[in-house]
Amino acid sequence: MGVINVTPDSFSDGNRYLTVDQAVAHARLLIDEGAHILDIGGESTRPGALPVTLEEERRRVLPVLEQLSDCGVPVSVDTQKPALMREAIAAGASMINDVNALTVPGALEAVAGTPAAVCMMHKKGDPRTMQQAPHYGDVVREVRDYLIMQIQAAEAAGIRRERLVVDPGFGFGKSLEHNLALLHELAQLAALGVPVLAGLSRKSMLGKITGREPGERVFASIAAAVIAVENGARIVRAHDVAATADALAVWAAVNECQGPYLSSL
Ligand code: 8Y4
Repeated sequence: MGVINVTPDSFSDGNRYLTVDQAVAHARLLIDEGAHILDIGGESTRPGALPVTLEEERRRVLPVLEQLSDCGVPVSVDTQKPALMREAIAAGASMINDVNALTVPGALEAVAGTPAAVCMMHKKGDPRTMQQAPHYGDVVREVRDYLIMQIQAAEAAGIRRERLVVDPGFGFGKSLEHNLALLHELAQLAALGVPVLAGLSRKSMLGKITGREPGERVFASIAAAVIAVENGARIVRAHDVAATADALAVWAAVNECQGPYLSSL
C-alpha cells in the first residue's frame, strides 16, 4: 500500500490544483513502482498536527480520487470523518483507512451500507498527547482485545468479516518497547483471521533504533516491512514503494507463494 499525502506544503501557499496534481502524479509513480493499493490522506495524523475542516479535506481528497478512478489498483482513503468516508466510497474508494477503527459516531454506519473494505487501527489516546507516556499492562493482549471488540462491532453493524482489515497502529500511543513487542508478536494478531496491515514506514521507532531522520529511514523501513510480512502482515503501508516491493518480492520468492515463481521452475 503506497502512501499519498494530499497536504499542501508550507511553500505552495494554498494552491490546491498544484497539490492535487502532485498527489495524482505521485500515485501513478507508486503504481509504476509496484503498489497494489494506494492510501490517500488529506489530514496529517502525526503528533501535533492541526486538524483540517471537512470542507478542506474534501477539496483535497475527492479530486485526487476522481483522477485515480481508472488507475488500475484499489484506492483507500485515510480519513476520520464519517461524511468524507461516505463521499469517498461514492467517488470510487475501495477501502476506508480509519485510525479510529470506526469508533467515531457515524463511522460504522457510513461504511456499513457500502461494499467498501475498512482498515481498523488501534491507537491509545488522541494524536496530540498519545506519545507523552503511553502505558500498558500487556500491550499485545490489549491491542488484540481491542481489535477483537472492533471486529465484533463492525460485524454487528452489518460489515462482513471479509471486508475487514486490522492494524496494531505502530507509533500511535506506543513506546519503542511497545512497538517492538507488537512487531515481534504480530502473528498473534494475524491469528484473528482478518488480514493485518502494518504501517512502519519511516516511523519514529525506526529513528530511535537507527538515529536517522525520516528521509534516511528507507533501509530500516524495508527491514521492518519484511519482518512484518514474515510475522503474518498481509498489507504493508509504505512510502518507499520500489524498495519495499523488491524486498517483498524476495520474501515471496523464498516462500513460494506467488504463482509466477512456481510456473518458471
Ligand atoms: C515519517 C513519516 C514519520 C510518516 C512518521 C510518519 C498508519 C496509518 C499513519 C498506520 C494505518 C505516519 C494514516 C503516520 N500511520 N494508517 N496512517 N496504519 N492503517 N507517520 O500505521 O505515517 S500516519
